[in-house]
Amino acid sequence: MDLPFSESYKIKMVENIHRSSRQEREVWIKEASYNLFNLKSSQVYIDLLTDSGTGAMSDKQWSEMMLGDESYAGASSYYKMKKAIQEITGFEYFLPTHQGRAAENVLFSALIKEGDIIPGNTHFDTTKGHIEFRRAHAIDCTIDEAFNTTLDYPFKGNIDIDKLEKVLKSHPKEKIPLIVVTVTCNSSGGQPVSMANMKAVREVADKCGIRVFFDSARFAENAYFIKLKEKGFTDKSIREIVREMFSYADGMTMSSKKDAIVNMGGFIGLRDKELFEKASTFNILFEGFISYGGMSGRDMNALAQGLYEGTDFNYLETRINQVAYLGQKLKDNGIPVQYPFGGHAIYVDAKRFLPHFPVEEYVAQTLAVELYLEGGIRGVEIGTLLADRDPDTGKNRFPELELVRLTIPRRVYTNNHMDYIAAALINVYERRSDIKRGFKIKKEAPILRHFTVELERVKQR
Ligand code: P70
Repeated sequence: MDLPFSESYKIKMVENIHRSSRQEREVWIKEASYNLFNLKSSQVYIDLLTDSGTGAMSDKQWSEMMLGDESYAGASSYYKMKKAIQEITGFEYFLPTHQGRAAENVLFSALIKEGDIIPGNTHFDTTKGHIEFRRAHAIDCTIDEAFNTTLDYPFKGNIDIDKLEKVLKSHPKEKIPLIVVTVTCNSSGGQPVSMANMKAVREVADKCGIRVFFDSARFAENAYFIKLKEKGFTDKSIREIVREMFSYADGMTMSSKKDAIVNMGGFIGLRDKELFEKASTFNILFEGFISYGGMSGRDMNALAQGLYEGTDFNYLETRINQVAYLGQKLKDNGIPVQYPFGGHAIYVDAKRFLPHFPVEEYVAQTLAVELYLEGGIRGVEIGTLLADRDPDTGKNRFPELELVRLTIPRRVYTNNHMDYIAAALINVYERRSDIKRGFKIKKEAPILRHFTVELERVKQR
């Protein structure tokens, strides 16, 4: 018999989680104004809200925590982090920040001004938020294939080079301070960008003298997909692939809470000394001195170690296989999910799950609430609530895809949990025609509303 696939680690510490009753959940979700972010974690059995900062650190990362150097300036932890970043990404300069959006804030303060245009592949919401907060515009140049959830296309995170060239041609160069390539592309389903595409973006950008930055939260997962799917990379190591990926960028912003497997942290990687110096001023202003930038020494140590572990093939194989295990179970049971499966999550296509349901009543949010009621599972809406209102018109933006993201934390749950999640979703699918009541907004914030929005049920139709 062939030996089956199994995890590349074993468990040394456990945390108890509790199942609740449906009656309890009915009360809790109402109290939370039907916003899953408002639930207490104790009210959740399996938490798939995010893979951000929710991973399990390794024994080696925990030992690194003990070695943290908490000196304000010049700590050994800073140099450890610098070395890991240089070795793995190749960027000579770096600035630590407390998380990914802080890296965006610092970098964009140095680069973006009002009226600018920032093309990219479906910018992540905090990235878009930071662009629009500066009264600049994020233009989505993702390939059309990404918006068809059933199409089997290996690199749905790719930028459409024609769309990109059109944007670059129709605006003066001074108005385009950078192109942002998100690897993997979270908003289009954790989908990878191919090496060929990164190279093509670099070539187009070079023709116009425009910078390219990678939003790199899940860069290692992207590298894993390149190794698996792209011709010419099968025999390359993940680290070799990562180095080549970053060779096509001028810099990166990083939310280390994802592929560096830490609970908090981020950084900016850069090649250009002048830009590093300009960004350093904002780093000091917003984050802290440039040798810690909002992170403690112990956290920088754990991050450095996490970068090595996060780019290890065996770890990545375990992780991506677990996500695919859940995806395959759902797909086999007829549940409409984004295909091929993404790196960090399975995205359920809510419009196809509930085809009779009006998008104006927040179809993806409705499905996310149903899944919580069914099994105490907390997913997250990636749909109209997240898409926010158009800052110019104040109208709801209805994205092409209404998704519920089932985000898998790193090294946290077992495949028994995956089976439970699949069973709960299958139950919801079986009673889908009875799901008739959506939501309307009671209260919302002017930007990034999904975190705090309050909802109420609409009347029965
Ligand atoms: C997620 C979290 C964060 C993120 C990202 C990319 C590609 C930058 C950032 C910002 C955010 C989230 C979403 C829903 C629920 C909880 C949290 N992504 N770029 O889960 O990084 O969070 O460190 O500031 O995905 O996808 P940071």
